[in-house]
Amino acid sequence: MHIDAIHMREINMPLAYPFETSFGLTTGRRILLLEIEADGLTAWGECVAGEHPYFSDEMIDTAWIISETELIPRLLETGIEGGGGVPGILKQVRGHRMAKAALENAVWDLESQMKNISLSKLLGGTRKVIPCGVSIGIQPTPEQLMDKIALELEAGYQRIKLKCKPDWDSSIFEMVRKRWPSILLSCDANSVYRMKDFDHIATWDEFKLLMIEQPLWYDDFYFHSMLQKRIETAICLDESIRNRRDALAAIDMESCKIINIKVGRVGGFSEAIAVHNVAEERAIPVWCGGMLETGIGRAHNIALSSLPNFQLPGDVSASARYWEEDIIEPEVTVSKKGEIQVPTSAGSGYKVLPKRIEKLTVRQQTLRAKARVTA
Ligand code: OSB
Ligand code: MG
Repeated sequence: MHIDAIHMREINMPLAYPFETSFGLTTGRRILLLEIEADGLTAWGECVAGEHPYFSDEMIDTAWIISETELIPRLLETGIEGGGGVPGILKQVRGHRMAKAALENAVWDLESQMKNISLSKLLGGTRKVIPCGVSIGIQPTPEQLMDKIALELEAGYQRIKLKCKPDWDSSIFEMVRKRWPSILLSCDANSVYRMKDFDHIATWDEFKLLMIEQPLWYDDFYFHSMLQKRIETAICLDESIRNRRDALAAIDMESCKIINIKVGRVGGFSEAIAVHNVAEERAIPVWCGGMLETGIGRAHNIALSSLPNFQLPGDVSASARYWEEDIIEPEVTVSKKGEIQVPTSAGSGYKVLPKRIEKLTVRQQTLRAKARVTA
């Protein structure tokens, strides 16, 4: 493939519903999008870094500068066959995995278009539909949370994940379990608890949660492994898993029994597939996490979720849960059975809407390859 140009854009999009976690409240998103032009085709990538470095140490402004000055120039200077070649080209740059993923994923998307196959197939996907859950933020009142859960269950979602924190945990789980004794229920603490909370967390076993996501420090394996030995409920790691080696370490130390794979957090599809595979070899189920993506990142999550070891419902849900209007067509929808159909057409299977993106754009920058030498 020959890449002619890469366009960087920042778009600003208000969320249809505010989203609150233990690390803060999000009402709108500033999102870095990349658009690759190559051989008459166009492919997009979305960077999942947030506005602030609260989930990880990346944020949109660091992703922008590193993409512009380090990542994109390397890709434009180097000949490349497909998405799998991108990590090698970018490896001199340490960290910045969310920025790298946006670029690598766009190249995979491009490659699937060039080969005229679906992105799911190119990644090794086997599922025709993917099971979907929802992640529900901390609400102003418990009553509002109960109403929201009722709506999502009505819509068909197969698993409810509750964001939690010290004053929004046991009493909430108890209330939910009273009304819905047998739904698949999990919680996500986003690293808010400490060792002094071990006894408290141990009392949650009675709620029969499917898993407790990232209860402790965002960069920890050791103390999660101590906690996992104290409780019956499975721990699922999100923030801590940066790559395949982390997944191996976490599994061997028994820091978790389930892994959340976010393609941005691990640096792109290549590493996401490697984490998927290593977990599969050790019989550890994985599921696909979400980062409040637009349709571009969401379509990529759907393709990834079609790999065989994505056994549990993910956080990949309908466009309408996030946006008044998404930037792809058709929007992502979820069936009454709580499933998303995996597209089979070439590329991601969704059409990106450049006019709508144009209206949302607040800054842009184009980097071009040196002119091709012709004989
Ligand atoms: O920890 O999974 C998380 C959103 C932003 C940052 C971190 C997380 C989340 C979610 C939302 O849980 C998942 C989604 O619906 O996209
Ligand atoms: Mg999480």
